[in-house]
Amino acid sequence: MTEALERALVPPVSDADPFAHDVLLDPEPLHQALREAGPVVYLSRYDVRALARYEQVHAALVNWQHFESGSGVGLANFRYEETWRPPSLLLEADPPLHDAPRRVLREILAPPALRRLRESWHALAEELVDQVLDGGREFDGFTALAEAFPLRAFPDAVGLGPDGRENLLPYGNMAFNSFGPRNYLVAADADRVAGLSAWVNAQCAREALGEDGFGARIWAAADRGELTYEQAPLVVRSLLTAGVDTTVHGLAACLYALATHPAEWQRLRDRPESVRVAFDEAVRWQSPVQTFFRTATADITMAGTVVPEGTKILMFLGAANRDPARWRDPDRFDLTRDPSGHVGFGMGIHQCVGQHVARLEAEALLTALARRVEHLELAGPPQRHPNNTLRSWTSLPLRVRPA
Ligand code: HEM
Ligand code: OVM
Repeated sequence: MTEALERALVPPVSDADPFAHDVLLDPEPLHQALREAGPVVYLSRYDVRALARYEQVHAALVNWQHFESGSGVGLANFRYEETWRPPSLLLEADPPLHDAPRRVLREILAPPALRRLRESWHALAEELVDQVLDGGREFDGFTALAEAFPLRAFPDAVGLGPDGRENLLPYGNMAFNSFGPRNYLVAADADRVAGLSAWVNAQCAREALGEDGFGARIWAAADRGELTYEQAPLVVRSLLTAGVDTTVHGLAACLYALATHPAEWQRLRDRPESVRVAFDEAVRWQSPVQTFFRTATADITMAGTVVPEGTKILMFLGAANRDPARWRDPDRFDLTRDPSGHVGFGMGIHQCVGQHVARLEAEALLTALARRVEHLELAGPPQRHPNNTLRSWTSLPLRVRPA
């Protein structure tokens, strides 16, 4: 091979660790460095290729034929490595196996199916916001709102029983850590895997689920032959894995964005119909789900470099969502921009099937808050919580002036 050809086929190399503690707490400097290093960057520590530009992340997300999910969407390659749980029938599956579970969940979580929840979630949000504001003008927006609201709304909508719900967030935290390397975050939860998994798996049984929730509707789809009875509990498990921590940290991202951008809070109060744009802009700006991997199904040429068959690529959703080649003034949280096209919910056949649930939760909570709060600001430094995949929080001190 000529030297020039070889250079063209070999991407720039970085020894950065995207899963190091400091990077997880503040990922933007690495994102910028990777975007600038090239369209594809080889991460020598993990033997994977990283994509941090919007163009390549988008291209990989929509090319499920050449970038598969069935070998796992974390660092672990399911072709060679044992999995910590049976793979997800949605997230970790490719067509045709992906099709039926996807069709069933899409119906159950589509906007028409959620309409019956809208009124009760708005009422729940008003009640919660009243309760929090009655307690004073300063509170932890993370625990009191971002955690409390989804935990009141979502498990009931699934049809979960009352016991053990405190396991939901730790299970999700563990699952999202499991997409990364086996670092200190995975080690910290090692002794909880068995207990948390046993509880979650037990909740997926038909008998454990109420008769009128997402869970029951998944089992009803099995009765109609749209899923097998073996598949039904695993599809319920997807809701319990992906449906709680994501919205908690997505709502926290919203509150953080609005508390630090008073003019945008004012705009939201003046135009309550912009709550959904506010949520999507917050998802773009913070990217609560930061990364996912794929595995090449052939030697794929990307931007002049080869991704060898069977190797992993790491897609930086958060970096793509702030790529200056795609977004004007990308680091600005801006309610006047059109955030559509962001990859915070992914793109293509795996694009978040629960995004309408997430938007409805955000709409309910932000609407209730905007009605009662004239001014919103940080009352102290927010505390981030390191997770291998989620941009997450432990505390968001807020101070409000009631309307
Ligand atoms: C898929 C993000 C909320 C269930 C995804 C993907 C992303 C994502 C990026 C794509 C994965 C991939 O391409 O490999 C988010 C964010 C949320 C959120 C940022 C909140 C702000 C939810 C909720 C649910 C949910 C509330 C359930 C009700 C799922 C499922 C998949 C998924 C089951 C897999 C879909 C498939 O592979 O076909 N999500 N999600 N998510 N999400 Fe969400
Ligand atoms: C799943 C799933 C889907 C999306 C995200 C996720 C833990 C899991 O189907 O289990 O993260």
